[in-house]
Amino acid sequence: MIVTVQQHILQQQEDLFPAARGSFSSLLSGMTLATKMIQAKIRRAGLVDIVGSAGDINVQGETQQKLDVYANQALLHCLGTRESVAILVSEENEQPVTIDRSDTGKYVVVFDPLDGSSNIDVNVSVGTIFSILRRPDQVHGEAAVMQPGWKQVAAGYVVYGSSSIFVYTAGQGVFGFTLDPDIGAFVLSYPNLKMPECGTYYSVNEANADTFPHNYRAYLQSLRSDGYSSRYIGSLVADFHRTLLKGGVFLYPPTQKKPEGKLRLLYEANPLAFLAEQAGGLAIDGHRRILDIVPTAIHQRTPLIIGSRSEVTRFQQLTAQS
Ligand code: P6P
Repeated sequence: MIVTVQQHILQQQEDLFPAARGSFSSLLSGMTLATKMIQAKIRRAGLVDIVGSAGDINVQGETQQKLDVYANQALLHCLGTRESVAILVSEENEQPVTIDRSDTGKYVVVFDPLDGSSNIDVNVSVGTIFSILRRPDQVHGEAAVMQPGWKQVAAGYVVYGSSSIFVYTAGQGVFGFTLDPDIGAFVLSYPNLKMPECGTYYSVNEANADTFPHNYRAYLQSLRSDGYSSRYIGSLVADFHRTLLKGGVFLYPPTQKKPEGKLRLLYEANPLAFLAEQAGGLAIDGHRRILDIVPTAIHQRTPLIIGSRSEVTRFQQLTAQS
């Protein structure tokens, strides 16, 4: 018989108290509902007036695509109605959205509603990324968000590609669910995802290579010398999903334009790092474990090297020698 995300949570979370299982499963129901709504719009992109820029500029200074706006609103609505949610943080909102539930709200949900959205117009896979933290007792607002990644209780993404796949971890392994359009449910399709110990691909935007720090350039040269192939989609969720399934390494190094890296710690690097480690891989910022970084700002950026144990360890060894 099929296993949906909600059923999986109830089956897998033995170590959660029954009450937590219910509220947690309800929270993930909000996530799966919102991502099904987003998928339905993406699937019709080009057929309705939903593709192209909404004309506004978001807090990141990026032109908001209409689907960005829709995806953000869908997530804020579907998660905001869940009793267990206290605070929502979105890439599209400068400030956290605090739901006035100071007593019942147990969780903080941080998300990138539609990562890679600039690729929508050319039909390249895009994704939604999320991270779930427990709100510490007596802590409210932004202070409740500033937690290191190792405190995440769950994390995941949906990659909207040839099929839509919901991938999540709650600290007991990584599981993938494929959306079955006939029944409108995400159905378990990857019962226990493990990242290959090593791969054959590296994934980086080579256009920035001249401004990468020396150790990154030496590392990439060593991979090329060992016959690795380059794969770069330019959509983080798609590039990570391939790395999770096939192994290898994805990097977004510091560059001249973005010396702290481009990707965001809270709603890109942290959730993917949690998934990578749960699948047997590693994720670092070039010096330390991504999950150990204590955030100082909601939208802070970080360099990211994430992938199979073999390739990330090789980076650490080469950097130690340089
Ligand atoms: P670049 C998409 O805009 C995004 O945020 C990620 O999805 C992707 O990995 C990265 O930026 C691509 O950035 O500088 O290589 O175009």
